[in-house]
Amino acid sequence: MNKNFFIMGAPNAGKSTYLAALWHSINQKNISTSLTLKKMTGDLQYLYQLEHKWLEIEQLERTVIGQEKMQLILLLTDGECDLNLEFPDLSGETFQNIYETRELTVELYEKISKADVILYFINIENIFPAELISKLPSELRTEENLLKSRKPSEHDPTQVQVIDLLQIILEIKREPIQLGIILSAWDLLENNESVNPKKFLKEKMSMLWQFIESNNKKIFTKVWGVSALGGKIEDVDRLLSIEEPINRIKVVNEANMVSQDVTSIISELSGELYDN
Ligand SMILES: Nc1nc2c(ncn2[C@@H]2O[C@H](COP(=O)(O)OP(=O)(O)OP(=O)(O)O)[C@@H](O)[C@H]2O)c(=O)[nH]1
Ligand SMILES: [Mg+2]
Repeated sequence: MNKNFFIMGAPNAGKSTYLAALWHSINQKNISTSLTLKKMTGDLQYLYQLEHKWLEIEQLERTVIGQEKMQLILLLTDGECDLNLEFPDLSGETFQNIYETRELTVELYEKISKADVILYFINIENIFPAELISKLPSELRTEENLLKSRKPSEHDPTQVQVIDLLQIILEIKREPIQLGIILSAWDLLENNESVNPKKFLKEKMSMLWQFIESNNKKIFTKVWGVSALGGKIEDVDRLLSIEEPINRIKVVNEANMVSQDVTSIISELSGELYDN
């Protein structure tokens, strides 16, 4: 089975960290995961370097435009069926640019056209709501000031940007798509195992939730809360003391089942019997 994933998310959304955790998970044998690696095509050194930093709890470098990894292809297996997975690691700025300029490269257009699954990363620490103009100090409220200082990708509410980019995807695809929303840095939430990721989305990003619900014939969505790193970088000592690195990972699904298996998200989204 071939599945092309298209990975989206703003800067710092947790895309590369997830990829690092995924690469480690599919290469290790100590803890069983839904999928394991058979073969990889692309920049192997890049993945090992991500994994190394993930293992050592070091800050990953920003993925910058010009050094994006468009061609990462993983051949995974669940023991019976193989899954050929395309998983590009793009820069969050690429998506900010699409949002701001309304332009898309041919390469990205083609990637989206052939994508089977959209994996959208949202860092729960970076969900910014709308600010009411009436809440701004009155001296800043001149028309000139409001227009001059506006940078859409910084000032527009997070959910508005996500909805807009999903609308662009729908425009290109024109057929139903599977969407996985990954709420990253889930460890930052108190009692995170008992928080329901879909309910969290409904409460914190109600407009996005509404958009997904009202388009549920076109977008089949599942939501996960994921801690791919296991905690903050500053928690390095505690994280390094966990003997098996994969046990730092936490994946919470819509049924509040908790695992450390980041591959389960991929196998669930790739499943042919995708029920919604
Ligand atoms: N607390 C916590 N922080 C995380 C987790 N995963 C990622 N982060 C933090 O989120 C930040 C961004 O992570 P990246 O994976 O580099 O984000 P990205 O989406 O690849 O960002 P760009 O490459 O800039 O587009 C980093 O500072 C991480 O430390 C997590 O599971 N928990
Ligand atoms: Mg990155």
